Amino acid sequence: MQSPLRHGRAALGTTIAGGALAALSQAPERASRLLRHRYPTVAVTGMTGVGKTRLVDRLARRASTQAEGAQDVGSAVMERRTRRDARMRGYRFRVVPGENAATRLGALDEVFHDEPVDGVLHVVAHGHATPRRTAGTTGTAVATREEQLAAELEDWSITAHRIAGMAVRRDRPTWLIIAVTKADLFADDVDAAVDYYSPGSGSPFGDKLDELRALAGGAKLSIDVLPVCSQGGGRKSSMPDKACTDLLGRLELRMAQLSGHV
Ligand SMILES: Nc1nc2c(ncn2[C@@H]2O[C@H](COP(=O)(O)OP(=O)(O)O)[C@@H](O)[C@H]2O)c(=O)[nH]1
Ligand SMILES: [Mg+2]
Repeated sequence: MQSPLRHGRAALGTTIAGGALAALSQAPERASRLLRHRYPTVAVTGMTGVGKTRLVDRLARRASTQAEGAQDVGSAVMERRTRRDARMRGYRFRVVPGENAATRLGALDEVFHDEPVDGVLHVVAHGHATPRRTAGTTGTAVATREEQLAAELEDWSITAHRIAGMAVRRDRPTWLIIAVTKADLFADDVDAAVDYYSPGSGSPFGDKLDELRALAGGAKLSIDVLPVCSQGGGRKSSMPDKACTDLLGRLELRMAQLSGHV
């Protein structure tokens, strides 16, 4: 869809100087279409502590900025990362701050309304989000896995509504990948975890996905559920680093397919 601004600019060009200027006035639009094709934007959503920043840093081939052990601070601002490869293709990631951040609503508006993204990577951790204290409180944050799963579900309800709203407003399809991260923490349970987050599974999360698909229309939204981890255990663990790297590779391949990169 063209914005009124672009219509206006193109029309002005045509009336004032004809061809050349009109072509020039359309150049930014063509450039932005090319940029979108080569560097699609990806919203990265999910509750605080679930592993969004770590995952995007891996996907963007970026060394984690935060020192080990000192990183359990939720981000209050939208994080932006760009992945570039040798063929000038990649992604522009927009990491939406988790539920404790005051800036969250604005960030959700930006990625799902103002500058709607091409795809969504929704990150979940099967109840293994790292609990974080709300700013200004003291003491160790603790939450049971059940509480974490409930919080994930609540977070997902909000995001799913935003995705549905974006999908129905546009002609081209939107892609959604549910990235089930921290698989190293439930290495023997990965299939059950993926099932819990899958459409048609009958789980609370699956039911919400079914609702989303019904709202958005099946042809308008593709949904994949992929296990992943940003850091593996030792060589003897059931999810060594190499296994994590393989899972990351599968996620990258799927994103590339959905983006027309391969
Ligand atoms: N075991 C394990 N821990 C992870 C993984 N990904 C992230 N973490 C840890 O989970 C915590 C939260 O991660 P972070 O990316 O900051 O979460 P965010 O709030 O969603 O951005 C950090 O302590 C990370 O080290 C993973 O794949 N496996
Ligand atoms: Mg973060």
